[in-house]
Amino acid sequence: MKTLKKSDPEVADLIQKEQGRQENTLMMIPSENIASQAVEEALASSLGNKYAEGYPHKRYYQGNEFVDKVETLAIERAKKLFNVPEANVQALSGSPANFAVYTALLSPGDTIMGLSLSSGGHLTHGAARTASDKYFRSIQYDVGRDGFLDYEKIRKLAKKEKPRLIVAGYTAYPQIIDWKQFASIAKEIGAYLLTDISHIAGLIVAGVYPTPVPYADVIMTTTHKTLRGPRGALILSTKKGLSKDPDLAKKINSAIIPGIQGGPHMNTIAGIGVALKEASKPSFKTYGKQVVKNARALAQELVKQGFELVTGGTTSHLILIDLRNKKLLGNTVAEAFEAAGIVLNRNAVPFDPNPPYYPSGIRLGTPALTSRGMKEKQMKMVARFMNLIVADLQKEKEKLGFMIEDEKKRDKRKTLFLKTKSIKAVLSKVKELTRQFPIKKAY
Ligand code: DSN
Repeated sequence: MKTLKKSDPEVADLIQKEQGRQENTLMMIPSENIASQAVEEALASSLGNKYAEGYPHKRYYQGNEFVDKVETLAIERAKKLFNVPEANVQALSGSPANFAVYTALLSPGDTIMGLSLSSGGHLTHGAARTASDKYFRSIQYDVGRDGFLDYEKIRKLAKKEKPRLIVAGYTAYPQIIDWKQFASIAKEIGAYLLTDISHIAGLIVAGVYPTPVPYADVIMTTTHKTLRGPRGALILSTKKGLSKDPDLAKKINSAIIPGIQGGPHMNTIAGIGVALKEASKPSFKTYGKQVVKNARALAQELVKQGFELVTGGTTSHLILIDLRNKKLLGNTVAEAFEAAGIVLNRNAVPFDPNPPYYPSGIRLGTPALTSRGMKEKQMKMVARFMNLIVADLQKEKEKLGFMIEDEKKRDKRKTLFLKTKSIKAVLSKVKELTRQFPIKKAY
């Protein structure tokens, strides 16, 4: 960053500090990952200067000789990697991509059906106050009491409400989704099936999570989670979807532009192309396998240490811890962990008695730690660090006589953290661990 340092030391300094934070902490937010240096270079390139509204060879501006090639490369790589006939690589991220699919296939006011936020669904799957709820009629399904999807319940609801589109694929669901069941439900009522594989795309590419390709009409994925690319999204039309509606891919392209977007971010599209090439290497399969192995090892050790996991474990990259047996809020634990260098997010658990801002759970995952080369041994260490802090928080909270309402106050949480000695002890161990596994960004 030689030039940036000279021309804008303030921004350069903040970037460097953020790089340092990533280097010295355990990034365990399951939707985060560490993109390669090659992806970063594509992102930072002068492709970002170019306006190229339209699609390759059908643009509204001149000067597209090279960006046409860049976008075509990304499209072809996406099609090959996911084994689909059509791909759109222009959506700026997952939320606009989902909205584009809805507007491509539905009319305003049509019914969509997605998993509720508290059960692990995404905001854009029909949650209240989102555009997916305002412009469409949203019906939400929940997981069962055991935290698993209950396909018969979903089928019943679908038959009653007759959505025109069903969304499957989530942000806080640790288990494998039975795509076939969803396809049969959608078929029964003549609905489209959109699968949102944002969290699990990299696992699908690695062959450690079932692919929805034979079952879905449309597949949406962001490109920066397990897929390890830049922030962006792919909308993939399947053979099945195209046989239902031969204009499907055309409709999706028009829903992106002119529907909801203008000029594509060509630098991002180049970065997506680079990430797709990386994901097609055999080493990416090894990576995906290790992500799941690591999550399983982490989950097993957490259970051993007395944590309650939603669904009891994981078959993906993601774990949801229900903290109700620890009598601590997600906020308290997530902040204490952050002070110890373990960065994850607080999260609602299914049927959470607490409000979304003060939920009863935390969500964590292994994609970024695996990108640094960590394996099962390190996952077990991390689970033990977590237990040390949580046990200490419980003890000190009791000594202070704090109730759940106290935990909602920032100053009281601070008081609690000052008493929790293990935070400092774990922080030094985390530093040691991160030093042993530096971020290399070379895949
Ligand atoms: N915000 C993302 C996540 O953390 O799962 C989903 O968009």
